[in-house]
Amino acid sequence: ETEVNKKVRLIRVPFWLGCGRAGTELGPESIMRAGLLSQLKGIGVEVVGDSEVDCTKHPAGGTADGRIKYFAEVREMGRLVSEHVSRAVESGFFPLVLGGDHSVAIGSLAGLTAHYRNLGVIWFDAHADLNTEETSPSGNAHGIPLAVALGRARFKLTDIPGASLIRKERLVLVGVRDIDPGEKELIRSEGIACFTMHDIDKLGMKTVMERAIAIAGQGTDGVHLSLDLDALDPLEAAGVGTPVPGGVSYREAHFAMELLAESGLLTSADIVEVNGVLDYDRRTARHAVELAASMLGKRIL
Ligand code: B3U
Ligand code: MN
Ligand code: MN
Repeated sequence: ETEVNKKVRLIRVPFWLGCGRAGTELGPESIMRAGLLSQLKGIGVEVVGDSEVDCTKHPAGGTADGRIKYFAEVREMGRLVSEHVSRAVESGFFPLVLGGDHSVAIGSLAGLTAHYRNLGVIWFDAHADLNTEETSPSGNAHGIPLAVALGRARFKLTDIPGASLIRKERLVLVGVRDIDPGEKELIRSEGIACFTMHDIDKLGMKTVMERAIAIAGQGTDGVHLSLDLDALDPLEAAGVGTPVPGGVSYREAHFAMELLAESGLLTSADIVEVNGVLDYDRRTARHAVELAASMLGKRIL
């Protein structure tokens, strides 16, 4: 039986400029406070080093270059996160990136593709995050990371030193229920694997994750999970900036993480979009901790 790498490096990214609404900069701290370290210790995961990315928290002014808000800050954050992730992989650790809004995944993917020649990516999210500078309805960078990573946006992953693009054949979306017109077109024209809530209802989480793992794991040298907490139903995880009703239940999400751990294929992960201001009962942060433990091998028995 294969096992996940139990040596984890935490990379905290207190960043909110990609979602246009403050609160996700508190994500890393609220996940830590919800007991991440003791949970991981309890399952034999060794946290080797914990670093905070020095990204912009308080922008000097709005950057008005182009359609994406705070683009310069996002690009700089991406470069810094990439360096942290790259160093973690070099040292043989499992990078666990704590966001921050989902634009931090631009940095994760950049750092990972510098090492993994053929990376599989599982994107657990209510949204497709496949907008480009042109198709984004909001101008928020957390809606563009996958278009950046696939090389379909003007800003490309390869604009970050060392990075290469991810391959659409090894990318899979799970939990999606809110797709913009431009994203829909890209998913169709590129043939990107996308398991919507409809598919989860129809097939069940077990089959969906088996298929997702098969797609992301086929011939790849690493598998990255990007876990956006808004994939979960807002009834159970209200502490996110863009809640969408009709999501994955806590139990389904948990099961998905257990199946990923069982596959033994996971080599890195992001946990993003926990908004410390909106997470009034701290339940979203607590769920994030539980899901982290499950993906890293926590078992009930
Ligand atoms: N697709 C929309 C909304 C959105 C994307 N990601 C989140 N919300 N969290 C957009 O703005 O691109
Ligand atoms: Mn997202
Ligand atoms: Mn989302």
